[in-house]
Amino acid sequence: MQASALTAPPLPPATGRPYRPVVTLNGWTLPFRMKNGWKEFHLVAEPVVREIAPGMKARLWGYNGQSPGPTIEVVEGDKVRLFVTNKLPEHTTIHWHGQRLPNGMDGVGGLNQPQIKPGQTFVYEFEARRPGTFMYHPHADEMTQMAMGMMGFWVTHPKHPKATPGYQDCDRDFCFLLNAYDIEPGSAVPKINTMLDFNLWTWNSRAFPGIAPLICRQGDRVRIRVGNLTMTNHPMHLHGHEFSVTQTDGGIVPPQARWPEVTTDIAVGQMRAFEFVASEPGDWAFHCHKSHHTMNAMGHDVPTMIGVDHREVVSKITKLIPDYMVMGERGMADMGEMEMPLPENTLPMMTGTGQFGPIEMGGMFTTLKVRANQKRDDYTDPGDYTFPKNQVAYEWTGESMNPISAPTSRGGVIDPASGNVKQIRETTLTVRKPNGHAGHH
Ligand SMILES: [Cu+2]
Repeated sequence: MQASALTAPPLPPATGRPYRPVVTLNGWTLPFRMKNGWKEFHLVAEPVVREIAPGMKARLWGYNGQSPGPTIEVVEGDKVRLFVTNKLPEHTTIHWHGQRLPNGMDGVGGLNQPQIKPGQTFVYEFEARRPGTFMYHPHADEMTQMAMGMMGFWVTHPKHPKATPGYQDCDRDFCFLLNAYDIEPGSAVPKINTMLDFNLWTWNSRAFPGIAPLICRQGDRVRIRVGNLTMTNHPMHLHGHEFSVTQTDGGIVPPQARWPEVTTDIAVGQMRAFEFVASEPGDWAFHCHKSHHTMNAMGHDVPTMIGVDHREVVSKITKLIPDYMVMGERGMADMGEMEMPLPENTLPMMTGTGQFGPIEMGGMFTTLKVRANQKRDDYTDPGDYTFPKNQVAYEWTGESMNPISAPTSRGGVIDPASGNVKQIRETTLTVRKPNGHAGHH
């Protein structure tokens, strides 16, 4: 059982074949025992309370005290036996997503097995036939159970790493699942019927600033494994480095078929592992590039106020609503700084603070911290990056560089073809309002 939502240290195997264990962001690896040549695990499906980020807890369903469940790590060729106990109020099963296994172990309720009723324990037995990156999740009342947070990660390490074509050992091997919830501010249970308009975009059921940073030593070879169990794709973008996808959900990508990139899209149901050398020191952003996915709970029905001067109207509104705030007419960045009173148990839309101020991010965002003086296998957070002198973008204080005021003060813009100042006329948009009821029947 695990009570903490923090990242547990990697769990090296006490018996069996050695491997470099993975680090599950804000998660943990399930210990196993060996019994007559079988590697045995025990998963308990049950209601859990998960801290999404400090200040917000969700009532989810998960495994062994947490959502997602613990990561399962085995070695290619291992005979694996998984006990699954159901402590949920309804039946469940577990599907071992991506594995080669006997059909009766695939976990599709009704199709491959009877569902596991509340109180029952079922056993799954199969050989971990191929190395790679996998997931597990229920295949029984799937929409409900996945929307409630039931899922987990699975890594099968290669038996002979050096003899496995295209496989390279890494110094750090991180993994996490992409998931999403729709939890109304002030409540704690996800709305399970939401299909697309989620308000919490999470990694391992955590939202920034609750997501742990990826701590690396400069020069480390790093692997990041990601599985997507949301309802949409997520273009994962890493700053400051190029990476290659080295594994898909189907196995290892042959080296000659890889290409360098800085963003890779992960579709629903897919797993990807990508690798790079963490050569550039700093605090690098690592996030989903859909900008709504790096926000926390927000309303999507809010009108755009950019360019609207509502100073006049605000005095009238405050007569009715004394706490009313003028927002959004210069953009939304004010939200990052503002300490607005929030309903209980929710997260500010834009949050996180860096050494220069508000980061204005939430959801699927964290940092890759690369440090020259980080010790091998040390995952302790080194704190904020110390920037070398003269290597931070700075304010220009020389002669005026305002590109708008100079030409418009002469009443026009510079024509790039002739270099002459061209007069422009401001265009007025005229709105034609309907008059009369002609044409209505
Ligand atoms: Cu996304």
